[in-house]
Amino acid sequence: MSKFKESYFTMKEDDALEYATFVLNFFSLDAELSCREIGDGNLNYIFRIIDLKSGRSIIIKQAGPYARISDEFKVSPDRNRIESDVLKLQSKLAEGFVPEIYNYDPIMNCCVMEDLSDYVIMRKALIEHKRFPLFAEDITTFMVKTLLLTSDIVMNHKDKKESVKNFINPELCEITEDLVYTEPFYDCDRNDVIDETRKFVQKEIWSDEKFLLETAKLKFEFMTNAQSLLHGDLHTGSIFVKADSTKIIDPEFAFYGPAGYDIGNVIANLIFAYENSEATIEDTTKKKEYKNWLEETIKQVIDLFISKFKFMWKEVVTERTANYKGFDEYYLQNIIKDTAAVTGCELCRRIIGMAHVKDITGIEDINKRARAEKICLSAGKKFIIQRESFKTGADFINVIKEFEKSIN
Ligand code: SR1
Ligand code: MG
Repeated sequence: MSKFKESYFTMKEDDALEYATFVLNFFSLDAELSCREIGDGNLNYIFRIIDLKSGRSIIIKQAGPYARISDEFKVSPDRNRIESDVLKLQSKLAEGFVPEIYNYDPIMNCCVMEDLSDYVIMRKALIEHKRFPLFAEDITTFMVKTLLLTSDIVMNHKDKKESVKNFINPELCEITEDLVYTEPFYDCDRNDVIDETRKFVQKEIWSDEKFLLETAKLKFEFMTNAQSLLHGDLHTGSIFVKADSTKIIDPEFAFYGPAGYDIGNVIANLIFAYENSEATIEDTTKKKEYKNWLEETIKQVIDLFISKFKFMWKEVVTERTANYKGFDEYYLQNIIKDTAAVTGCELCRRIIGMAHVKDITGIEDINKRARAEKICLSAGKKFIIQRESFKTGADFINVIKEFEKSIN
């Protein structure tokens, strides 16, 4: 019997090549296969297999028993089932925005999917100060469809509860509960704060009891509000882009949670790119132009989300009580409030906690990096404390501009 049918083991490049040759029916018999492990994320192993003769290629993504970033995180490889199921569902709900899944293997805890090598990871492209004019349109279409169509507004409530059950994801949720909602808000050993920012964090974040209370409320919102099937980790490292297309990958953190979690992650990570360009683009005209594009994009992500959500609501709502006058506004305003709060949490955790982002760590001038970090933290705090006051895209960008003016 093939070793791949017996029991799970983590694959090396040679194993993945053998797997592609003998287990999958994707390549022709005379294919000349080559394999490279290309993963640079925090959790999984990603193998790209290419037939050098035909140029056809696939990705095999395998979940290991520990996170790559640290073996302190023991995470069930079953997350690969969740990821495969979510990608299949999302491709139905929001066609064209996720890679195609060709196969899921519950023994090897791996899935085989479309190779998107003609795309680039958005975080990397933003750090190179590239623009993607379609991004706001695409990401808002994806989020409105996946978040609204998986909610009680649309789904039969028993089917929705079945879906909540299928996508229960305790271990990955625990990572988020710890890394996003707990550790950044006290002097935890696992945090990783540079000396130049530490005093600021001590005073503005760890010592502000009123603020800490708000973060506790948000943690409980994340743990208990089973509103929509989230992507669960929608930062710019989970998004592939090219000029005319956007693909969303890596939904292994998916579960039923507050819809604003996904939108807030997108906004915060665009803000990291904004602060990267503020700190690293020397030429003032180029800096202004690039920042203008990012500002517009941030505004549009919020404003287009709102308008598309309102439009789609009317088309798809099935829940009787959701038709009462004013309920749609109430529901949407709650999502925008959660979006602001999550924007704030993501801004704080990527500066203080263990999982940083290259947009900020890649700023070589340490004083400029510390300034970028203080802007993100101050804005993060305001997004959290004043979350009720955010209504439009302009409200989001104004916070960043305010702290760029006052922090030098
Ligand atoms: C242990 S995993 C660290 C982070 O990487 C993932 O992409 C999530 O954002 C998680 O918080
Ligand atoms: Mg990921």
